[in-house]
Amino acid sequence: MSTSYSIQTTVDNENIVAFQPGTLAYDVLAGLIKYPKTLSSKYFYDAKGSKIFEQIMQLPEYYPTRCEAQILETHKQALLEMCRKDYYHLVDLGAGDAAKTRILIDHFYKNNLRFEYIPVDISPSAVQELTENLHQAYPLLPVRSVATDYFTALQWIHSQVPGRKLVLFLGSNIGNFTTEECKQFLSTIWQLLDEDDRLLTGFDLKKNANVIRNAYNDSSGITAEFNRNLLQRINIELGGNFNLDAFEFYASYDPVSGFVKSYMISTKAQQVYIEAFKRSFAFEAWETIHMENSRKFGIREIEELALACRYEVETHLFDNQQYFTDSIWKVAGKNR
Ligand code: AVI
Repeated sequence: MSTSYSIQTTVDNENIVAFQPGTLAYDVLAGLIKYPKTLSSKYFYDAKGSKIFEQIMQLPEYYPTRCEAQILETHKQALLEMCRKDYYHLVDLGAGDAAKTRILIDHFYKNNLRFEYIPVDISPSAVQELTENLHQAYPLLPVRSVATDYFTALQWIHSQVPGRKLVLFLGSNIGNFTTEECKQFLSTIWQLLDEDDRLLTGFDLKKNANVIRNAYNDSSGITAEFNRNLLQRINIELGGNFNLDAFEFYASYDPVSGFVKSYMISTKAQQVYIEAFKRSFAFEAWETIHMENSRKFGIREIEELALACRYEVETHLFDNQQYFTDSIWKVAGKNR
């Protein structure tokens, strides 16, 4: 499967540059010519960034992964019973190594559920490795892996995979979207599913603000390293000269909006040259680069979102601290 983009031109002060939208180069340039400057957290996950994220998931302060694993462990039998009602295609958006999804796969397989697993991940090596591991562990499980972005994958699944679907979007990845992107994403999934198909989304919930703040300001500085690695990636892949010691990490949590916002902040006035663009970017002292949103939700906000995107909320599954929910929605209103 291939993704095609039209070439667009961006005019900045001195140069006309042509890059493909949705590529690292295009998005970095677009983000650094803006004020305030931004970079996209979707570029955190190069090989080193993915390793650092694995370390984050083990941190004592970073609770979401453990909470969601507990939810799936606790509710795997209920999910099995739901999936017994039909032949389900289990679509796993952003599958990675499927560490959490394997809780379900293992339980479903051992209980002789007939289903197909469709992992979707932007990284071809990740889906290939996952598929091989699953074939070894579950030789009779049908697996069709898709290595592309979510939307291309969903369009392909819509046209090529008839039948009942349960789409998983785990890990509170939804929290990394802006409010607008979030609605657009959920509405697109609605359009590409059929009446009565299900979407299970992991939402990190609003809770004690200090617990949230500590999850993004871990005492060992791994989250700071995760953010700093994107500056390093720009140095390596785009020929940048970010001085990694002249930027510090800062994350804030606003308990009203529920947004954790992460920044790299320039500790002095400086110029950063990036060879790919043949230009420098000026930073004032204490100027910010917005790196990531990690939104936390209230149950009411989740239900409003479901309604706005034309889903019916079936149930919210919780961990025992009620820190996190896997919320199951049914696609509704297609036949109206
Ligand atoms: C992948 N994503 C849901 C994580 C989050 O919590 O926003 C990424 C992360 N950023 C810092 N720590 C973890």
